[in-house]
Amino acid sequence: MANVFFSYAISPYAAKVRAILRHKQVPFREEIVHPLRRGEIKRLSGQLLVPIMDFDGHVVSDSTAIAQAIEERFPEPALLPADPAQRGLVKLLEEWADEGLATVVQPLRWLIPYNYRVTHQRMRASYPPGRADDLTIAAVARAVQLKIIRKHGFGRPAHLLNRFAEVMDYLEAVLKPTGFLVGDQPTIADFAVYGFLSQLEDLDGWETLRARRRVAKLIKTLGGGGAVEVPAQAPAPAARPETYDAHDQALIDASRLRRAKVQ
Ligand SMILES: N[C@@H](CCC(=O)N[C@@H](CS)C(=O)NCC(=O)O)C(=O)O
Repeated sequence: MANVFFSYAISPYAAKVRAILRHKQVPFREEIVHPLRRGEIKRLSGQLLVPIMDFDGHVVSDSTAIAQAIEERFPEPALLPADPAQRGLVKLLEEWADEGLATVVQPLRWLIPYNYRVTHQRMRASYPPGRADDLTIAAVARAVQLKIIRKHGFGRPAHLLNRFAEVMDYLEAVLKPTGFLVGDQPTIADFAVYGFLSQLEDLDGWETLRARRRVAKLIKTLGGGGAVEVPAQAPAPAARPETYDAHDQALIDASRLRRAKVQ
C-alpha cells in the first residue's frame, strides 16, 4: 500500500490531514516522525515541516496542498463545494483556521502550564520509552514553547482563555444549523478547524469549547464520534468579555474536577 502519511502525533496540521484521510476512507500508513530525525522528510519533500504525504512516490508537503491533492485523488465524499462562491469561502476559512485560529490555540496549548505539561506528555508518549528520548523530547517541547513566545508574545493564562472564549463565540455564531461552516456537508475548512481544536481535548479551554454546542458537535462529528460529549443543555456563552474570567474559571474548575474523577 502506497500512501504514506508522515506526521507528528500532536500536530494540528497533521490532525487535519489524518481526519480527512479517515473521512474519505483513504488507505494509508502513518509514520510518526522524530523531530530530531527528519532526514527522510528533507530528502522526500525538500523541507523540514510536517505533515507530508507520499502518494506512491508523489510527495506533497503543507496540509493545504495535501488536502487539495487528496481531494483530486479521492473525490468522494467531496470536501470542496462545486459552487465557486462557496468554494472560495471554504478556502478563505481554511486559511483563517491554519493561520488565524493558530494564533489563539497554539499559545493556549503551549503557554498555560497545565496544558504544556499534558501536550509534552502526549508528544513523549508517541515515541518509544527510553532515557535519551525523555531528554530530547523535553528539550524539543521547550524549544516549541520558546518559538510560540517569540511568535505570539507571552500571554497570561486568563488572557489566553478569554481570547479563546471570544473566538469560540464567533465560531459558534458562524457555524450553520447544519453543523458546518459552509453548506450542509463538511468541507476542508471544517477539518482545518478540527485540526486545531481537537488538540485541546481535556486541556484547560476544553470546557470552554464544549460549552459552544455547534463547535462541540463539529469536533465530535469530524473526529468520528470520539471522546467529546456534547452536553444536552450547553451553558449560554458569556455575553460580555468582562464576564469571561469568572465564566472560564468555573469551566476550568469543572474540567479539573472531571479529570480528578477519571484518574
Ligand atoms: N503550513 C504548514 C505548517 C506545518 C507546520 O508548521 N508544522 C509544524 C508541526 S505542527 C512543524 O513541522 N514544525 C517543525 C519546525 O518548525 O521545525 C501546513 O499547513 O502543513
